[in-house]
Amino acid sequence: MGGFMRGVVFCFFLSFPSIIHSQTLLSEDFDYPAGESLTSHGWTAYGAAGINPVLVHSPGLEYPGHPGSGVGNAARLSGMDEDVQRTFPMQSDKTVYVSFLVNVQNATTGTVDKHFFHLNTSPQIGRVYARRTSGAIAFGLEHGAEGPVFTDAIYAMNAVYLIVLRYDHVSGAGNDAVRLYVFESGIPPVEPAVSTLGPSRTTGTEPSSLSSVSLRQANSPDNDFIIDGIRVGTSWSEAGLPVELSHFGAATKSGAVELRWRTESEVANYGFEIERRCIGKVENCNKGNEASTHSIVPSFPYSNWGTVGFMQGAGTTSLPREYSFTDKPGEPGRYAYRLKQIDLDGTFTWSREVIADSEIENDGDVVSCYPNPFNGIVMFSLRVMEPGRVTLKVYDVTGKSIATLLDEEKLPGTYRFPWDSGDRTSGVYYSVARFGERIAVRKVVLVR
Ligand SMILES: [Ca+2]
Ligand SMILES: [Ca+2]
Repeated sequence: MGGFMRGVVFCFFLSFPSIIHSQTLLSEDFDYPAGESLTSHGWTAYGAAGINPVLVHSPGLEYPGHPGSGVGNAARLSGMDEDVQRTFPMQSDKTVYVSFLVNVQNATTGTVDKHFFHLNTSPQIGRVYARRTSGAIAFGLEHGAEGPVFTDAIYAMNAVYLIVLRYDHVSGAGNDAVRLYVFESGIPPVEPAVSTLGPSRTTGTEPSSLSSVSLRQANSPDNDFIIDGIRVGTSWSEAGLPVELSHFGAATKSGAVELRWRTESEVANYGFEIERRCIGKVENCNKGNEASTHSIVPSFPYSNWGTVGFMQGAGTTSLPREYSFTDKPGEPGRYAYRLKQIDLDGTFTWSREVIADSEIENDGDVVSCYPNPFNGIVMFSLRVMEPGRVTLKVYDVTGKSIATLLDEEKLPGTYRFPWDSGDRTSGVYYSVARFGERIAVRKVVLVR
């Protein structure tokens, strides 16, 4: 029981990696059984339905850092005929980002009408091509039907690339634009200033909105593509390129809770609302002792989430940023906190929760226990402030109730209850006293 930090009422720190993913319009990891057709999993055929259908392929593609890496299987476009599309909520007057992973097994050496991916179906726009020159691949981009532009043939066959297709949809004619990015590793936290291909405009018809992604089995028997990890969003981060929240932790001292978190990068981040809810009152038997464990979760009353503060975000940055926020809950208890990360366009995502126990000094005499640690029998002392029903139970570290020492109406006063641990094994136990709405938890340590 050594190693106390005297003078610190109670302190703990939680820290764990967490990633905030912005809301996406479509997220497709092909987590379906291998060999089944895509049309049985939310995709619709728009050309040559049922002829050489597009099938689920195993294994899925992996791309380190991509949120869909290694999740589920993939889709395979092999040969010609059936083309399939999947819809997403209709977007107009917006920039839409579509990202996906591709592994080119083989590709045609031709150029005309050989695209394998595009947006919408009538007209098809944002067409993505791959062309083989000897053993190397060139990717191509075509806005509408004006003819594609290609990269040099510098990409490998049978390698996984991250493709990001950007489409700027603007009301009015002749002003939409498409861009294509090709990455062989990593995911830039912000959109690069220069795209791999584009911006390209079309001389043909522009769509009135954007509403689907299409996998197309181009008119060449040589084409063989494995596609995976499709994301559609209205910002770089929503296309599978996340605002990364690397740490989020809480520490308490003298009744205040200090939250700390760090972002590795931010994209269009308006800021963070800090939300709190009370999940029960906690008092620690050994004030100043080591951090409490939190494995016990008796059925505490849970209150609703409320917003307790706001921290302005950095907007868009590729630099790490540290944030801290101090909250004073007002009364001792156990609280859960989470961050609501809000993008500039109003979309938001919640972080995972951290839990903090807030206590104030001189509040430890409602329940006391002696001796602690104990060997065999421990005496609990309860100070009842108001008349009412009082319960006192003992739990093991798994949260299982193992003894009820009191469950009756009590008048104000001080009461003592011994607990004989019997043949229980050495370790940590908790007493949970309930005074109406108020709950006091004590940790006791049995040492044999
Ligand atoms: Ca997958
Ligand atoms: Ca337009």
